[in-house]
Amino acid sequence: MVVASPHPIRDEKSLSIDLPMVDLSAERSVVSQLIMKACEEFGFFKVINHGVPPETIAKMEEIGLGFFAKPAAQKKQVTPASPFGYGCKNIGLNGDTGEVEYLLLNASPPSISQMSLHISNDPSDFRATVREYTQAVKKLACEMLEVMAEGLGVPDSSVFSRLIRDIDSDSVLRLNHYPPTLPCKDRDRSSSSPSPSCKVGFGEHSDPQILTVLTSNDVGGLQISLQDGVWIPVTPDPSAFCVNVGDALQVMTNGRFKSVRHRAMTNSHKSRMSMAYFAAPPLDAWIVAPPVIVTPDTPSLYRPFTWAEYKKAAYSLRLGDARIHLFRKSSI
Ligand code: GA4
Repeated sequence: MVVASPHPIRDEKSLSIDLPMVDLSAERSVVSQLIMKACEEFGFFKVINHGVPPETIAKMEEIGLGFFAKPAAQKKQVTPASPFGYGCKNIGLNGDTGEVEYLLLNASPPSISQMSLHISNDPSDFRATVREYTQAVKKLACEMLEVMAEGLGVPDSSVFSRLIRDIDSDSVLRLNHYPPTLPCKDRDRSSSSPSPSCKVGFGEHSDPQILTVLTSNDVGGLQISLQDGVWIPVTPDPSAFCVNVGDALQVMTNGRFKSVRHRAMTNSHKSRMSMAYFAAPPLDAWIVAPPVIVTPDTPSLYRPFTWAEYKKAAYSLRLGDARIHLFRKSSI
């Protein structure tokens, strides 16, 4: 059953958007239609009845909140993010900053095991929780990628999911914590303030990978930009995962799906935590559209490149710098 309109509804009062909502327990053809439309028009959608057990999400959240609640000195003892590890305010390698602290982990089991030794006082619990969560969201990402391949008419429906299931997949898990931006005394005084002072937590960017599967607590902050300079807040919904198309999927659909720019703002009064799984291919995988998608009417827009090449370009630029156009065929 579909529980919400496939068309995003703009709520004029709060100026936020209800992203297309997909109930994954609905009939496959309905799910497929909704996902295809959402990826083509918004690059974002939400999923419910996604099969990730609430306990798995709750345990992961508990581990994340527990980590961020530690004293700053202890958190800083964890490997500094370069790019994996703990980061505070510094994002990426080129001087980008934001009001955010985060844990960035490579999602492969050996890497999780190794990082758990630096991050937690109870590494085996940390390892088990992160592994369970990443396995569950990876399964969800793969199921959605199979629906997408079918919807695109690709004969091999595992063409995208295979890259994520590959043992060498370069997927990452990121926990972002956005502390409230007002100091405590101002928070109390201005609790009824109509214009709370929100700051940029994680600046404008698009995700380089194939697909992002994100959940957050019930504090808003995510905003998407469907039009240059216009920011639409996404209503928080802890019961749903927010899914978005990454740059690599835009390329692998020859521009049919949109990798949409987004950012995260802080809340002046409440702290926000989000957990994002970025589903990525192995470094040596070619990012190319399956032949059925490239036709005489829709010629290839991008030159072939590997994920390693794209990632290198992404990491050599500033957060907000557009990258996909660097890989477009110059003749088009
Ligand atoms: C955006 C999506 C993911 O959070 C991330 C980010 C990465 C980082 O924080 O190290 C990047 C950013 C993200 C895109 C451009 C580069 C790389 C910071 C940055 C300036 C982990 C990712 O893969 O790309």
